[in-house]
Amino acid sequence: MQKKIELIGVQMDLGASKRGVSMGPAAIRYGGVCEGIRALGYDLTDKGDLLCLTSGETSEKLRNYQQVVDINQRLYLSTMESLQNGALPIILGGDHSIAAGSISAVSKHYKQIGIIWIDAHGDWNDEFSTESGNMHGMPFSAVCGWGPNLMVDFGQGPVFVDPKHCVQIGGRDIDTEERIRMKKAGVTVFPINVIDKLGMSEVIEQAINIACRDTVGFHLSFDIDAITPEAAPGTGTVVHSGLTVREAFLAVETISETGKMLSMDMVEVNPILDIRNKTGILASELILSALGKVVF
Ligand code: B3U
Ligand code: MN
Ligand code: MN
Repeated sequence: MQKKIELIGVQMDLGASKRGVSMGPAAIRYGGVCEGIRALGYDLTDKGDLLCLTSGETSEKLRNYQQVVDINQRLYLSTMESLQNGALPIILGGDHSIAAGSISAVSKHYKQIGIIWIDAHGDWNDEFSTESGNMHGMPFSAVCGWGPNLMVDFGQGPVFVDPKHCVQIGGRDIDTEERIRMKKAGVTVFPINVIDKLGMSEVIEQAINIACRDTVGFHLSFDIDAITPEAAPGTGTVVHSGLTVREAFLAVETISETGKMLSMDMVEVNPILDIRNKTGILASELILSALGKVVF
């Protein structure tokens, strides 16, 4: 039987300070993701996009929280429905705040999962440690039960992911308080300098071992700003000297070989800041490689 994939777009940009990642799902689709997934032989359903409320409550430390929580609640339900259909959900962001809804569903469904989080940032702030109030800097912490709780508690009884099954790869802009919280929680971090030393091949192997040990499998959350800005200019919070394109492909290709990827988000693609959809195309190709596209 053909393996089922369900694609969910999320037109959300209120978790970030720069607008425009709400058009990310369109940019990634124009990059060829749907045609590519079908060409790999999957049975693909594109569920279309979730739209954001036009207004909502906000606060200094949790900017636009009502709109963030609302869309995450709907994304939670949609992701859960896909999992119950026996499909592998692929979520197109949108800013990274949407990983709160997607991962909450995957964790509730499978109970014991790991997370591989590829990002220039830690996304491990809560409403007290945040310096910006931007909720895209909080989802990794939230799905592990380290707050903010309103981001992941939709009345469903959240199943939090144990940080000992969680890995951050490519970090190079992590806030002081955020770093302390990640260390306390016990997340394994492979920052960019460690990737320089060990090489991506070794890092991704270790990451997979951590995310697979005593779990059903793992969720991959891919923030395109992990990649160096020369190769991925279309994103809101660029940080110099990131992953090379080859390192990124090596990571997702190795992930694909495990057969243990349960679900995936691709986030923070901003077509307003992009050059001829270079970043949208790259995001699309990375998804295809994570799903088993091979070079030869
Ligand atoms: N850690 C900072 C910066 C940041 C996080 N995620 C992105 N930027 N994209 C924050 O705002 O929490
Ligand atoms: Mn992120
Ligand atoms: Mn980031």
